[in-house]
Amino acid sequence: TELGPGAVHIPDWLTPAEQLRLVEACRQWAKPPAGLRLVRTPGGGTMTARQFGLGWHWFPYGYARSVVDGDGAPVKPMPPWLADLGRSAAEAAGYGGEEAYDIALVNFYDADARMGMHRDSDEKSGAPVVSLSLGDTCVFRFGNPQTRTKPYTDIELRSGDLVVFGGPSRLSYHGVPRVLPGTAPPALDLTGRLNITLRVSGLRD
Ligand code: MD5
Ligand code: FE
Repeated sequence: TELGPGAVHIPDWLTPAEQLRLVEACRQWAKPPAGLRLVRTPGGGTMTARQFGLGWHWFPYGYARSVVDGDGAPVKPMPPWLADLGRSAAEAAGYGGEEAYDIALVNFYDADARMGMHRDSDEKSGAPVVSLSLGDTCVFRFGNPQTRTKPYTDIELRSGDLVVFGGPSRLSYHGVPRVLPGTAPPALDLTGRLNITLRVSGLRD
């Protein structure tokens, strides 16, 4: 299940009970203050996926401890159990590492949401990014480190899937061209897709 050099896909890594726990936690974290928000891009557009952070807040293009482009509230803390899950996920993919996972960025995609091709380069650590998918299946586009165009590989990510992006794949272009509505496990009672990324900031306050 090697997607590319250093990118490891482990389908169905989360049990149904773990998926439910994460979805329930997201429902709480998504509430204000510092809850789910629209992300405005410098060009004046709005991302179609809505987002919140734990530990740190991402904005175009940097990290802050408060919601600098929203309600100004301090971001909710990164729970230790979620940091532990990040470490376990990295280990499941064959990665070790000293640094603690101190950021969760959670994206919520409704049926019409997408994410354009981009690279994640605002972290100051080279630690792998852990991606957990919940709810609706999506098409995930895994590209290359050089260009936002071809060559790329499209794969489906389903509820419970883990992908760890490390090594040469850490700075690859990637995106989510579409969500497949109505494909979430019924037990989650979720309309749409949640993606939790666990990251090492490499930042100090
Ligand atoms: C998602 N999120 O499905 C994806 C999963 C984001 C984002 O892209 O920036 O919030 S994370 C996919 C990822 C992260 C780091 C590196 C690579 C992919 N990669 O090299 O392909 O909502
Ligand atoms: Fe990304």
